[in-house]
Amino acid sequence: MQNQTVKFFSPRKHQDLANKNQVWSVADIEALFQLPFADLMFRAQQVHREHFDPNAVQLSTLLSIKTGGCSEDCGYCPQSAFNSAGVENQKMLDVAAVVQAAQAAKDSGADRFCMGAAWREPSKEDMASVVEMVKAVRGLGMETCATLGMLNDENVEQLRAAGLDYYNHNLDTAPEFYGDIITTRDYQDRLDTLERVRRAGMHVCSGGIVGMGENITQRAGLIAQLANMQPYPESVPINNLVKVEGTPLQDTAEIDPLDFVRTIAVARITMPRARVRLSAGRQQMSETVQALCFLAGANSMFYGEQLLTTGNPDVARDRAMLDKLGMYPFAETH
Ligand code: SAM
Ligand code: DTB
Ligand code: SF4
Repeated sequence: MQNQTVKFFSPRKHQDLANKNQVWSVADIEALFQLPFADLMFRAQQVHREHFDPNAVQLSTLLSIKTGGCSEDCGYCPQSAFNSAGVENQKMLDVAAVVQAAQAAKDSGADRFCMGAAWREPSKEDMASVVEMVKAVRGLGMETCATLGMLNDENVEQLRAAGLDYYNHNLDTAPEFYGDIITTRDYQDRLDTLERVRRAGMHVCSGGIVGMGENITQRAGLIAQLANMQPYPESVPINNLVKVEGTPLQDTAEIDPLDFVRTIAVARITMPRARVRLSAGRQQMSETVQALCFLAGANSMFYGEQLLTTGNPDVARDRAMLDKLGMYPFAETH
């Protein structure tokens, strides 16, 4: 592992994320997707190196704090009560168990801890526990992130007061494809939650899933939604669909890995200062494709053996991969 002191752009200081005077049309973004691969990668590299140390990667560890039995019908999700993925339902973890998992994540090198719950939205009682979890994890000196579903004004205020650094809420896909995947809440609900989070002054983490059967225009449509937010999200997770048996999307055709790499590159070009996270789907991805994603501008990944209910590469394997690529955790550069 290299040990360098590099002072690059810190995501904590992202005050300047607006794409000033730049509105990305879906057609502009589709044109990026259609560039020759080498040209697209070159542009992405230029943008990436302008704003970040290209060899540093931010590491987020996930923990499912409440698992399964969710009332939403998201077609990709093993935790939906509408699906039969065989996920064992689990009530909310207690604060001590969450702190223990966060400490373990910190000890293995993660700098951000993301707590996820299988809820449409949190209840008042849920919020009381989540607030305690956020405070305790922050107390360990880690950045905190939570993904709890839709939030109202009271929820965002409680999370802000607890010191939550990031709120994750994905747009998942383009508005015109969304209804094919989820029917129990609409796109505007998601935009409203993101707007509340932004107004409360927390950092926004929002991205989507590729490989759900969307076409290139729809893939471009997701990126346009994200990139045109004023400001765009500080953190943009790009998930490759994990096809879980028992979900409606279990037999979806595999996306060409190079199209996944292109999606990362387009996210980098359109959201120059965002942390673009290579998210779900790494366990099914070769190291070669992951290396191309880093080259395309990904500078964050989920780290630790488990995502929420599905697997992720083990820590030793990820450390070996980073070493092989001459990359190092962002936290070790600060
Ligand atoms: N229940 C909350 C919500 O949906 O807002 C938070 C947790 S939910 C599991 C967080 C995100 O995980 C989803 O928005 C989706 O983008 C991602 N996700 C869920 N299942 C996935 C899968 N099979 N493959 C890739 N990403 C997935
Ligand atoms: C995100 O964009 N991906 C993460 C996190 N944010 C919450 C979740 C991925 C879940 C993959 C399926 C599972 O493990 O249940
Ligand atoms: Fe529930 Fe979130 Fe899964 Fe949708 S993605 S079913 S809201 S846990």
